[in-house]
Amino acid sequence: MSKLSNMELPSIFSSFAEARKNGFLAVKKLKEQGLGVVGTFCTYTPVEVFWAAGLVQVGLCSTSDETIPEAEKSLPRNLCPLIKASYGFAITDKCPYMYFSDLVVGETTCDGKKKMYELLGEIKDVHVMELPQSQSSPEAKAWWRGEVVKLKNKVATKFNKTITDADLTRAIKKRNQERLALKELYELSTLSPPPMTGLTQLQLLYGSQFKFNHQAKMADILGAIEKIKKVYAEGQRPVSEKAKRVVVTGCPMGGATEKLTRAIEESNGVVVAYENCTGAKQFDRLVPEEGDPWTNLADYYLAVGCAVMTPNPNRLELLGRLCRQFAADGVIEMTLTACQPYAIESRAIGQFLSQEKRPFMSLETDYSLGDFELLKTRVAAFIENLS
Ligand code: BJ8
Repeated sequence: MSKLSNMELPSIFSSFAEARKNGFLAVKKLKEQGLGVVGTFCTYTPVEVFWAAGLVQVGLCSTSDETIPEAEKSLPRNLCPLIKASYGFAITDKCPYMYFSDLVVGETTCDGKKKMYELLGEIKDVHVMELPQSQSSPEAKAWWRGEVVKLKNKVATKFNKTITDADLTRAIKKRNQERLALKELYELSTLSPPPMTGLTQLQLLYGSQFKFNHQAKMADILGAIEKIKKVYAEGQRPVSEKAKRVVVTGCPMGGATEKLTRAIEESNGVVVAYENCTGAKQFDRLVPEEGDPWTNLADYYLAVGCAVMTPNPNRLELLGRLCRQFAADGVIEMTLTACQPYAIESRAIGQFLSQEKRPFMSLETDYSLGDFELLKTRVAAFIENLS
């Protein structure tokens, strides 16, 4: 067992852990006030467009296996659990966020997701953005900018709004503020030993998605940063100095897949950074605030380093940088069952990390908790071999 202490989370942290549950009520209230709600699935979605229109944006990716049996009545079993669970929650009306969404926005990322959106379109108003498969050509950039403008037009018509360049610039600045604050938060774990466990970091980052008032959210994030710094300065150490520092990469995490973080942190390791969509991939960069806001927004989102892109150099760039910045002893990748893009890219990640001299292990899992002990055995063996 690691020396992670049982230090009570300060109350400001529990507001993040509870945010998803409490967010249901918050969204209901916002609906009652007449605000439109847009549900999204992916880090490629330019949420600033919704903010510019004064709408509420909620993440719909599910992280529990509760509704997968229902989804499997319409979808193949050998499909990624994120897709099955998200669809399952939609058709069973068990996700209030989906229920309250006036519009659902998806992108043509992996094949499973884009085909699922067709089925979702039978029960919700779904707008699908056509994402290019590569990132750097002028044609890809121009196409994606066109898709962002199409999204603006859809939003303007659906919600009877006018979205000006000034509205978008304001939204970009607000979102950038949040990115900067969340980056400052997770970068606290560059300290040695880190001032928070990886589980705390994950819960703070994941929970922050379900806080909908910008000012209150900023105050909570900055408050959490101050709290963490204060107790660290007073000498509290929630993580042992001997814990091996692990960077996590791969598919998005949260809910059921927190089990990987638990497996690492019950095996003398600590997660110092998440490269995946739950972490740095969302917050590491800022949208430029000068120049044409539509081009800036489109270019920013197209550069997200996801395995659905070919080639995908931006994931390697970010991963390499995080390993150095957080002094990683090793990297663990989590791929979800049947996720072909990440499973295939795993080999390239292994080769890259071997050049970088960072030990690497890839694990496949799903949303069940049945494989926890197996994960833990494999993780413990990996961590024991880290020097
Ligand atoms: S930007 S990681 S949120 S696509 S795990 S559904 S890829 S089969 S979630 Fe993702 Fe956007 Fe990329 Fe991030 Fe398909 Fe794989 Fe399932 Fe996935």
